[in-house]
Amino acid sequence: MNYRNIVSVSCKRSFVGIFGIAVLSALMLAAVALAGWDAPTNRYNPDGTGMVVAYDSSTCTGNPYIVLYHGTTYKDLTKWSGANGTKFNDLISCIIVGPKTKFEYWQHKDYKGSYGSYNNTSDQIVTKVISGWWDNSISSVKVWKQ
Ligand SMILES: [Ca+2]
Repeated sequence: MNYRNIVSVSCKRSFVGIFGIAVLSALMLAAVALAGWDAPTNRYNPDGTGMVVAYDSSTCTGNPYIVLYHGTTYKDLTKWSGANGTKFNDLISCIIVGPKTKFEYWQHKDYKGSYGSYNNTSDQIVTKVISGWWDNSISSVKVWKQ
């Protein structure tokens, strides 16, 4: 391999590297842009930073909703309000779980009473209806980024 070929290979590698970084940056921006209120679907979508959005409605739409974050203590939902000021104790009927995010929930405040969990191991956001006995019964929760 002569000098000219070495330079050519080196340039191609650099181009692939820069192109790869550009594609990754675009994908990351798309993921960030995904989080937030989406008017056409009437819902707030979580991102991949360890986020769950809980709704009063069983269709995961409209107000009231509350955005729950990894690292925040929600041991008593009587003290937490949704986007329109409504307290969220015994209200949750549907959750949208961010990618690679785990949601744990308890019947009573201070992580007491019956316990349940949902672990979203996928790279997509997942909508899950809280049905049956658990509907309007959750009083404390935890959110974990996996
Ligand atoms: Ca409800």
